[in-house]
Amino acid sequence: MAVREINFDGIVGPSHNYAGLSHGNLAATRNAGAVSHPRAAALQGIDKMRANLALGLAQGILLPHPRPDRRWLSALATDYATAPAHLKAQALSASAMWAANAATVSPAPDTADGRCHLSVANLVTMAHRSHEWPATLAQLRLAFAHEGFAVHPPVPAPFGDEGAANHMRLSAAHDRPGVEVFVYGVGGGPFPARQHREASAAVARAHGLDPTRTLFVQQSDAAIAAGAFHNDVVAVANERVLFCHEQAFADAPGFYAELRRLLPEVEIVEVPAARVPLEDAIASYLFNAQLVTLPDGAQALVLPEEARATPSVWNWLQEHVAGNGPIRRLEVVDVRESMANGGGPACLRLRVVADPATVDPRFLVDEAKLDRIAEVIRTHWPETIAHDAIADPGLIEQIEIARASLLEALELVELTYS
Ligand code: SUG
Repeated sequence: MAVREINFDGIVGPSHNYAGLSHGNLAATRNAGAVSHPRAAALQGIDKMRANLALGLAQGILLPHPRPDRRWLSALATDYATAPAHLKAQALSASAMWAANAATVSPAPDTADGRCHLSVANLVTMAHRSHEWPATLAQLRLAFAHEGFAVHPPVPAPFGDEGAANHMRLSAAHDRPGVEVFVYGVGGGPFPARQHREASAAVARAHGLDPTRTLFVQQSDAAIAAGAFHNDVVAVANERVLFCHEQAFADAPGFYAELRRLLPEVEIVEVPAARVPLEDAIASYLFNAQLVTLPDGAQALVLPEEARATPSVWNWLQEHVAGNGPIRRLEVVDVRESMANGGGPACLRLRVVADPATVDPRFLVDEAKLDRIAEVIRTHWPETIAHDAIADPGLIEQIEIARASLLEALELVELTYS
């Protein structure tokens, strides 16, 4: 079985807008009320996937959810036309695009039954994200119906789980047993800690992970307070490399020591605060990069434009690549529309290590399929959404037709109502 990394990117939905819904996500709060560009946003996402394909990586997709979420509104005993403004915005959010929050994934080499396990995240901390899980579960059950996978429903409330954004896997190689690291929050000052340790522990049990190779690591309060609402804003891992900020973890030396004991070949690339202040790391999304292994075995970082535009960050990266560090190549992508809501390149993808031949091919893409998706986006996605427009029935109709057209083009109409 040819196990490899497959990135499933969330296609940016036609309702993408800036409603300022995520307290503690500084970019989203700053851009609340701004005019969004759903068509450009979705095409930026397509171009990012093309860049990944060009690097020789396997690429998959996850689909936009039904928005507005009429089922959720109905459970709240209202409907879109009469719901108050805050419920409208929460029901319409395209936040499922950030696929790193869809689920936590434990590849087959790490689990007791030798299957790849996926647990859908409950996202209970933020109202607009708390109703994503049923549609995510439906898609994952379809995409990973093969017997080599086990797809689990979410951990029950009140234990907040935000999926792969707070999970890292380190291993000598993708197909070797790994060390799985669950990062949880406790404090965070004015902002909520969105990943609860209890939820992570439940996911680890459900996946049948070896407790001696599973670490639960506390995120630093300073990171949450500075706007790192998920661990993947301050750290990323790939195979034997951990790339992180000095202030990412509450007890970094203790964590690193455990990691070195369990995986002696680990390479920890820690960026000192003296070179890149936490604020620069968060504003530029340096660590919300995709750290990927290229076909020749070297590692590359797929970074947002904002990282290149931040001098402290770009200087550090140039030095690292010129030196002997494990990151050999930098690939810059433009995902500005997503970034303005606090979602960088790594937020937009769910990483699954598995054999692509075992995945439902409707969820895998090549250049030709991306061309077809881009055509649907160019034809149907709204060009802009101004904040007031979310009350306009004409816009809502366009959003629903746009998604239906995409499902049809991808032969996934069975997802219409889920
Ligand atoms: O959950 N933004 C998302 C961004 C998620 C980023 N994901 C990762 N770091 N993996 C969030 O905060 C903003 C939506 C709005 O305000 O309209 C939002 O949901």
